[in-house]
Amino acid sequence: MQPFSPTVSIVVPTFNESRNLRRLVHLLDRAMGTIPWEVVFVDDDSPDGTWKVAKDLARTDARVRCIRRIGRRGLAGACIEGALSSAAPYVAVMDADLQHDETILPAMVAKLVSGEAEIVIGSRFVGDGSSTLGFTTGRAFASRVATRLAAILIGRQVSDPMSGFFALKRQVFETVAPRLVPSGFKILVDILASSRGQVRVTEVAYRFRSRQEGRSKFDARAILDFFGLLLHRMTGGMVSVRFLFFMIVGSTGIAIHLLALRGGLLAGLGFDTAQSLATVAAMTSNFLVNNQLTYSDMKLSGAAALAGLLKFYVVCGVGALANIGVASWLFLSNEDWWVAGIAGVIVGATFNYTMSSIIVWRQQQN
Ligand SMILES: Nc1nc2c(ncn2[C@@H]2O[C@H](COP(=O)(O)OP(=O)(O)OP(=O)(O)O)[C@@H](O)[C@H]2O)c(=O)[nH]1
Ligand SMILES: [Mg+2]
Repeated sequence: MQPFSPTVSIVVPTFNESRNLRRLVHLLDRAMGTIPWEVVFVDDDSPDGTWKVAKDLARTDARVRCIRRIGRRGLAGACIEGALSSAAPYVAVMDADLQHDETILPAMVAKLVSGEAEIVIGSRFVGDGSSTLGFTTGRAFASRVATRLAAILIGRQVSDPMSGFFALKRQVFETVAPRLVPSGFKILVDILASSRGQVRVTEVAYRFRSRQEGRSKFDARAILDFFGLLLHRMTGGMVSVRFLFFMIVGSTGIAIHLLALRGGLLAGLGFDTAQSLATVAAMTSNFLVNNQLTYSDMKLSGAAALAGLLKFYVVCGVGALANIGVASWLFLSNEDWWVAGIAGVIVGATFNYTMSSIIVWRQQQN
């Protein structure tokens, strides 16, 4: 017998989808016909034990694989890792929630194999595709706006660039992989933007089903991520999504600082004491919000969060010294007060961001 070698790897990111996996593998088995396939579940250590279900399935079915990622979150990152873990000449990405119609997969793969396209998108909005089943009115409207914005970014008319259901040639994926933003929720937009104009894209219509089991993970954070991704791409990769979030959080810290200072003064504290307490309050709030938002994919909890908070105080302390040092030096060199002030803030904030990424949340920046 020939050793097993799949033509297509179907990458399925999962978070709390334990009740959908068995049915999904069954549906794939029915849909794929004679095409050799494998499914790679990439689970971010779901509390409901999704990875256990996947590994149980894998024990009796060589076509099922599972990567259990610990201490990390993120849909796009999961898809990237899943696709990189395999060598099949074609890669498909789909959700685990059974909203994507697996019966169009063979048609998608056929278009790749024949060379008609290098990326095939499962679309809810072309031909017989339907978006009415799975979407509320609000989501449908938001989806339309996001689709327009994405079209500008990717520089071509694609009816459903926000789709989580697509297939592409491995070669295309491996070329763009180093440029992709792993913290996002909409990886197809990023792939299309990164391969702008260089690949042939086509779409296959399908009927979007509604979710039966488990909950949607699409939330405000996913929308923020999307805008971060747009900005990152529109600035030619100069503005990193994380840096942007870090700066926004930093600005909210100024408001917290002033509120706490005012509160301290009203409570009768001396200025120095109130200012010191306000500084600690702002740093603490910045840490907590950054941990939830900017670094949500590597969130610290428990003792690690406490250690992170202490390190964050130290980083911000040194950042403040760098800020004051640069500003004072520029001011003494006869720069305008505001130029010196802004330069100090930029140096301090950049220092805080860089050092926090290395020391506090300890991962590569992206
Ligand atoms: N590994 C991993 N998978 C995720 C994460 N967030 C979502 N997913 C999976 O990604 C797929 C898409 O998530 P959904 O919650 O269905 O999001 P959506 O399809 O955009 O939104 P709905 O239409 O409301 O379902 C599902 O299979 C999720 O389990 C994550 O942080 N890590
Ligand atoms: Mg879904």
